[in-house]
Amino acid sequence: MKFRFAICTLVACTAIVFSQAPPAPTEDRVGFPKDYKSAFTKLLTFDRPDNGQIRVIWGNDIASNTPLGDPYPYGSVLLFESYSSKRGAGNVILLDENGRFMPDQLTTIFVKRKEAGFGEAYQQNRNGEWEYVAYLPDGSFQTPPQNSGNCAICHLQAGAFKDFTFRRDRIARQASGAAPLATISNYAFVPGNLVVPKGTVITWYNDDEIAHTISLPQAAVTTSNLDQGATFQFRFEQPGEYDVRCTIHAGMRAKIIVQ
Ligand SMILES: [Cu+2]
Repeated sequence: MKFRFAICTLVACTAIVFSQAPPAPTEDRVGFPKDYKSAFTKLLTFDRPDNGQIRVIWGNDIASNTPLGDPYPYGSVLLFESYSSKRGAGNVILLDENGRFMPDQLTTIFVKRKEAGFGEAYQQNRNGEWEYVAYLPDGSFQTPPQNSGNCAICHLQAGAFKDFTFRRDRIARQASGAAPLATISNYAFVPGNLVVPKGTVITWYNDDEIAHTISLPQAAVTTSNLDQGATFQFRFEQPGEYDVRCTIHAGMRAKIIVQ
C-alpha cells in the first residue's frame, strides 16, 4: 500500500489518499500450463511496433475450438508469450523476409483461465468468469494473483461480447499479426498512396465493419472477401506503380509506388 499526501492550500484542507492495488484474487487458480507448447494450439503471432514486443497467443483445445461470437466454455485457457524482438543499429526493430519481427528473449507468459464462479474477487472490474496470472518462463510469478487486478481492468476494454478477449476477430479470420502498413477503413484504403522500397511486404488490415477485396491489377492478384479483422500480405519485388482496388466498391482506389 502506498500513501500519498495531498495538501490543498486553497481550501485549507489536508487529505491523505490511500492508493491501493485494485481488488484481485489472493490465490492462484489459473495455474502455469507447463506443457502448453505441446498441448495448446498456436493461434496468432502479433507484432507490437510501439514497443517491439511479439505476442504469441495460444489456446487449449476448449478455447481454440470456440467460434468467434460464442462465449468461451468453462475450462478455457488462453495465454500469450511476450518476446522481445531483435534490434539492429540505432535500436531499429529488425524484420525477417516476411516483414515480421524476430523473437529474441521470452520474457513473460500471461495466462487466463475461465471456470464457474471465477473472477468475483476483481469486484467492479470483474471480467465474466476469468482469472489472470502472469508467469516467468520457469513457472514462477511475474504478476501474482493479488496484483492481477490491472489485467482485469485492461481486459474490460475487450467487452463482454468478446468475452473479454482481445484479437478474437484476427484469430477467427486467421489474419496475420504483422503490423499493417495499410488499413481499410470507412470504404477507403489508408493511406491512399504509399511509397516503399522494392522487396517490401505490405500487410493490409481490414478495420471496416464490412467485407472488401484487394485487387492489384498489375500484379494479377485479387483476394477473396476480407471480413473485418482479416489481413492480406503481398511482397512487391518489382519497381513500378501498382493500383489498389476493391472489386466490390469501385470508388476505393489507392496506389503503391515501389522504388
Ligand atoms: Cu470495398
